[in-house]
Amino acid sequence: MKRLFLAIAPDAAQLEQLTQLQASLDGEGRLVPRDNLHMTLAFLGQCSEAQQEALSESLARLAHQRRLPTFEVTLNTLEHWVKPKILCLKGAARDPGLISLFNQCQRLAQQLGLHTSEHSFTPHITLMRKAKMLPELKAPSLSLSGHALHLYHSQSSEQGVLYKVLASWPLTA
Ligand code: 2AM
Repeated sequence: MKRLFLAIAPDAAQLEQLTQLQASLDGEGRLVPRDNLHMTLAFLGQCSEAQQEALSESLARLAHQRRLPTFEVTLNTLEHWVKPKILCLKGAARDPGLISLFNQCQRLAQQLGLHTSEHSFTPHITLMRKAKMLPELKAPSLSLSGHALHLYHSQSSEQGVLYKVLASWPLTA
């Protein structure tokens, strides 16, 4: 079994903006390492080999049929989410492409008996974990465009959690 999730990766310029923002955060907490920054579309939980294969086949088919859309989203609000104890940069899912992509990911997860989101979709990138408070800081505006969907394997290691991309599918304009 592998702990998997579907997510979008920021590009180099966006990563730079995110790490600059992280550098200006103070307060207790653990900054998410640069290589781990991502925007989750579906946290899938523990997946069997068969579930991973079925998911990959479905996503490959959808990508081939050009049914996985590109999207734009603006992340411009810094928030402290008390329950998961994270500090994140969030936006709103207004782009129909992003909403469609989220819904398709969630539908596939449901069909395969995997974890699905119990909340409505709030696009966000987690910047800090074990965060205790919201710093007084004006959030930058980050424009994120999605061109590929990635399947990540979340692995625990001695150096902390490691995210490895197992597969990627192109999004279509
Ligand atoms: P986050 O984006 O809010 O930090 C990999 O662990 C990703 O899946 C993280 O981005 C995390 O959310 C999300 N995730 C981890 N555990 C989760 C859970 N139990 N429920 C929903 N999402 C989870």
